[in-house]
Amino acid sequence: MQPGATTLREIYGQPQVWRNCLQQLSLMDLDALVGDKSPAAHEWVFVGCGTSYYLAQAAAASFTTLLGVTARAVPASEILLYSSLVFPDAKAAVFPVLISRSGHTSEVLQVAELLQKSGIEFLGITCDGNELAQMGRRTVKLPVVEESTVMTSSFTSMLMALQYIAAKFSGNAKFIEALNTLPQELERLLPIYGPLVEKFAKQSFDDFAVLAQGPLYPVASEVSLKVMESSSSYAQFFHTLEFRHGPKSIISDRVVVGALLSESGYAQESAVLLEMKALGARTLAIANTLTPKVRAASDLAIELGLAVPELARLVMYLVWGQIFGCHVGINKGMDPDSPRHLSRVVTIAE
Ligand code: F1P
Repeated sequence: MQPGATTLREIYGQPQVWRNCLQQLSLMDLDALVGDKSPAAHEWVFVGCGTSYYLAQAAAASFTTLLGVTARAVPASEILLYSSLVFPDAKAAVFPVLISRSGHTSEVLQVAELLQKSGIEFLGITCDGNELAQMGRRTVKLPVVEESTVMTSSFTSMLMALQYIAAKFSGNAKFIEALNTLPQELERLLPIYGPLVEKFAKQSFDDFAVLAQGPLYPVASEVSLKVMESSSSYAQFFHTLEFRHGPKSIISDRVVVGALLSESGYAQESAVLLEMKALGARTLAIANTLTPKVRAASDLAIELGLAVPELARLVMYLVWGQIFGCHVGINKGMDPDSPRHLSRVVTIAE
């Protein structure tokens, strides 16, 4: 097998995987997931590890945007080591959502046990199922079969499912319609930008800084993790405007700056990218619509051109980071299908 062949097959296979997930969600009684609990009367706490923690952050932003509820994300380890910091008020009405591709990650299962002992109901989101699906009374197991060690379609599918659930709870049929257009939109964009990202990845660099704001920030975190996991390269993530407050000192022509530009913050966010270009950085810009000035200042410019709400575009920004990370690894002579020091699931001996 060519290095990275499995991971690339799964990245390019996402349109059909998304269709299967959306189909399953359309047949599910999602209201049963919360039983007699009213979604708006709880604080939603999303929990995960690694990629699934960044997914938890994107899910929290989605629930707040779609449902108007208070929502936050925490790594499972914080609940195990600092539960009073995470749940300061034991009487507060919280609805924990445990996210795990494998359903087998030690920290997530330990949190599930803790919640069960405390009589706190939780929702489980998983692809493989395993113990998490057996422990929870309320579990969404998605039809995603992912062999590769790094999470790609599992991330985008589980995020899409959580956005679908929030839209369902808030009666936002238009948003669900928008999600249903994404598989064909990705099929339109992959042949256009896939080869360009692959070519862009053929350069060596010392550092990769990914910038984003709002609901796109967790996506920037995941893009940088994909580059680290798939190519053992140094990659960091920052809130775009925060990059001026010190981190820009790393800028040189050996640094790639990737900006995930939102529509609502485009003017302020793109100004940072233009500044870093002027300081000598190599630049990658992803946006729904690009202005000529930003396109001209980008070594690679990706324009999504989607007619869907901003929040529904999150998964469409991530795919290019998945492809980039994989090809950087291949160009460094590595095999992204078996990343250095990584296993598909992290289990910690008791
Ligand atoms: C989470 C995770 C992945 C990471 C690696 C190990 O797993 O940390 O994010 O890429 O595969 O496992 P899970 O709890 O979502 O199965």
